[in-house]
Amino acid sequence: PSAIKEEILAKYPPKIARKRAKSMVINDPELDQQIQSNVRTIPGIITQRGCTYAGCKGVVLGPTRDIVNLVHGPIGCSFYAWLTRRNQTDPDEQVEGGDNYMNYAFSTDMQDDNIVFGGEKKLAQAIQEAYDIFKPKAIGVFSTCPVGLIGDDVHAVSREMKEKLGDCNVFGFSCEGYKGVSQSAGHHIANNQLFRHVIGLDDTEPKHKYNVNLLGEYNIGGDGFEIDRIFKKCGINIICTFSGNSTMDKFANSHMADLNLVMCHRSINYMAEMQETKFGIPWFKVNFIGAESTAKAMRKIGEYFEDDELKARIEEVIAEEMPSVKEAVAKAKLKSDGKVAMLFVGGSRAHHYQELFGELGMQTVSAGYEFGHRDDYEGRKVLPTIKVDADSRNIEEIKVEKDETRYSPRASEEKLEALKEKGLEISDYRGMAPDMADQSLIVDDITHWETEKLIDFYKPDIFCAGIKEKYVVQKSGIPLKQLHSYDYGGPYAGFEGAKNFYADIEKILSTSIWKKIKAPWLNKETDPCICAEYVA
Ligand code: CFM
Ligand code: HCA
Repeated sequence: PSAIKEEILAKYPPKIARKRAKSMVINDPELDQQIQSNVRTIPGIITQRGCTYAGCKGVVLGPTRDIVNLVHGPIGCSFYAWLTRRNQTDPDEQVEGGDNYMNYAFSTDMQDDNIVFGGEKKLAQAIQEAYDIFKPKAIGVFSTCPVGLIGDDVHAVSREMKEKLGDCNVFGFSCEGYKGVSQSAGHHIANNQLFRHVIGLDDTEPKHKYNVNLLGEYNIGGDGFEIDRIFKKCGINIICTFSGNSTMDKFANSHMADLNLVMCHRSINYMAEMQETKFGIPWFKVNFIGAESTAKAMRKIGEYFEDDELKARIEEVIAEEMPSVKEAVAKAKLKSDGKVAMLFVGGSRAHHYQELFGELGMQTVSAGYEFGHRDDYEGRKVLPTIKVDADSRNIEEIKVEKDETRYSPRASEEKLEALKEKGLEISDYRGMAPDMADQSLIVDDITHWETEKLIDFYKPDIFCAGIKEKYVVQKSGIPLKQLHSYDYGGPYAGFEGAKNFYADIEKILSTSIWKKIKAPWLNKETDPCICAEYVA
């Protein structure tokens, strides 16, 4: 990989090459290597990244069904965020025919005159209109780029409207697209505002024995539903998932949990930390991608609750679920064993899915996040050494203190220490690098040029990324599996999800169609392509 790294960098102007070199690391699990991440994308480079608004409105609040997510901005920002993320919900879960606004796109539809003369009046009108039509429990106002540029105060308008409406929780997000260097800033802003305006509003005691929140699981393709099924079978109650299949009431009551489980560390670690500080809820990292990791996560929960009955129940469930998983993987492995994958996705899946590929006997030779931070690669131990720059300073860090009346440590220091001794990583995350093979190549915020060169070099059997990369990669002869939308498949989490994934990967690896397709402008005589056979 060092040769290909050099070759890639040689094409860049020297200053750019120096910068990109720091974002490409040849992995050595023995070394403490630093990777440059969470910095601005170089102008002119084709990045996979999205914007801060996408991370706030689309990712974190998007999956909550009973809040009206009102976008203050031009209509395009709403149109291109409308139902694209495949976060599923079950409106009948709590009450039949419960509120569900997820299939709507709410926007103030800012026009030129709003940009010139200000859009606050229009925003207030839009909040009133949404309230009059739907009478929602809550309205969230999301700022797009122009809002910050012209100085509309979405928080003041939200406050006024909340007061005026009386029974509707209205609050705003300063998540202008440019606010941070990627979606990641939007996650942080969303965490902050949920914590400020919703968490802790309902102190009702849970009726169940084991109460957890699942943080950083967004129910894409129904992943959360499969996880819910497993938890239910084991007798563990999820008070609130952040934010797959969530509701405002679940958020409001989530501080009553005994434990927080963190699935996508990147998007939600802030919530875990804030709930720990304010209410005393411990957290640890889990991964439900991969049947083995699912079993491991469930066992960790059993360990935490130190209850033999629960532990036995978890073992029973694993024993029930595993035989069909084993059967499915054995079948898929006939195709997949020894094959090679590359994963460039978001801020956690490029790591999590290495587990599933591992179960299929496939190696991940190169991987990276779009917008991960150093701790997502190198583990939380590097948090104190992460450089704060102007961009990260731009994102508000809210000061959280112990709640005077409601803080109660759910587990004693001694218990947490004992669990750590046992290998249960409390309040920790090791990151992607230690789990990757020696000499694999880790690339942060990969560019289009780097993607093409690495595909040429590694000739992977499968490339995993998103919709923007899909067709470019497939035109180069390599199948691309979307790990954001799952190519409209899924669920892939949990035991059932693992089986779906094995089957889908087996299908992908069973076709050579992408290698046979040639671009129509190639010479049919000298570059025979599959279509030529049909045309003839
Ligand atoms: Fe977390 Fe996500 Fe991801 Fe993410 Fe995303 Fe997503 Fe993703 Mo797309 S919250 S970091 S901002 S796991 S939307 S559900 S698939 S990039 S890897
Ligand atoms: C986002 C959402 C996204 C985009 C997926 C893709 C998702 O980042 O705004 O590029 O294919 O998962 O829907 O990550």
